[in-house]
Amino acid sequence: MSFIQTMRWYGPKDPVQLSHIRQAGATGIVTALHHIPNGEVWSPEEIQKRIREVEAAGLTWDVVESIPVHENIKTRNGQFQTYIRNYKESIRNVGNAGIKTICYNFMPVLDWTRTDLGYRLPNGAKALRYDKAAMTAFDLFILKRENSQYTDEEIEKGKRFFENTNNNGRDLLVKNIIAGLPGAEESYTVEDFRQKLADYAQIDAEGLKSNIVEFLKEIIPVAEEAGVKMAIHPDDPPFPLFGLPRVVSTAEDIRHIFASVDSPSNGLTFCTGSFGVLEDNDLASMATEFGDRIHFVHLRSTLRDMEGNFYEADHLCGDVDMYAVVKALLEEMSRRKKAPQDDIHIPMRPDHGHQMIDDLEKITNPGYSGIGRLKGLAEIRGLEMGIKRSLQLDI
Ligand code: CS2
Ligand code: MN
Repeated sequence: MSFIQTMRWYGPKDPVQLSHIRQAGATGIVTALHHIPNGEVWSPEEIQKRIREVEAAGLTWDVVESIPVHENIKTRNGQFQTYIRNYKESIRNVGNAGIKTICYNFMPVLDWTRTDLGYRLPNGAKALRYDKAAMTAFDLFILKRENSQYTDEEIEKGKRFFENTNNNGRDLLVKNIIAGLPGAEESYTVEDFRQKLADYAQIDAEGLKSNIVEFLKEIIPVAEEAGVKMAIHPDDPPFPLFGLPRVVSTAEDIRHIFASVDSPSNGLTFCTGSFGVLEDNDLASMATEFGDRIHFVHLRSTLRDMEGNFYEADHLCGDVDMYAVVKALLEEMSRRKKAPQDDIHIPMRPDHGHQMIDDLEKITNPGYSGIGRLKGLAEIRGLEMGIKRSLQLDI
């Protein structure tokens, strides 16, 4: 087998139908019970209901993405013990239902973040984009965060961006940054956001790292018992925002997380688009180093510029050497194969996709339109076959 070809589905309200996902070539689904509030238990009944929906379309529910980690767990205050207890119960219920991979992330307050959700490409398609000056403008002139650390040049660029953006553009920027992107599970007003930032006033990178470790020490034994592999998703983008620490961005961060609870159930969602934004992240080497702890793979690419901006590129273009990454992952699966009958595979999804062709006329979840992800999946499947054949990998 090798990669289990999956796509993400946001549930019955997703504009992309399960039948279209199946026609795109996926056999598996990545989904979550987005209707259950953060922190509450995922009941066996709700899990089985979603399994029935997915299986009725001839697909399998292979990965949970995500059981969201409540903010109280990240800051270890408020009802965090209750939420950790509920998280454990949800892991048990998911494992008992036969789903053995759970993706989650530990990004403070904001999940994945972009400033522009409709960046027009030369070919007419639209992509997601992160603009540093736009983020600075929001931080300094809309959020008006105190003690922000910007250089004079960054302030000048942020000021220029703000002055050249009309009120509609400023409102859209606020919505893009804090209203929550798909899967983010949280959305804020500017005032809410200020309050949330204040919750982290006493939590620096070391504090957040410690909170991740304390959380993992509690949930990993439960995951082991339930036969579940936890797969932490890296920060997107992989660097601190608004003074908030982000500690799941680099190879060193992952080494620390793995060493803190040395269990196969304490694993990684290897997301090339998130890690790939940092030039120092050597993705193929990371895929090889973390190999046996990689339980889920997101493949997409981004293209950086010299200003600290990036946008989502085509899956086989941009800064990510997709050939080297897929080759490293296939070689990892080959290493896992100990006997001819071993059926080795890792679930993979094309992470995001451009909004293109008919999808340009539709309302789609940012990054999660059907045709752009179909294109990405097709390109990755072709790359996978080419590498397997040329290396004569028997997986
Ligand atoms: C994507 C996100 O950021 C990414 O690389 O995988 O869309 C991800 O799904 C979110 O972080 C929510 O899990
Ligand atoms: Mn991802």
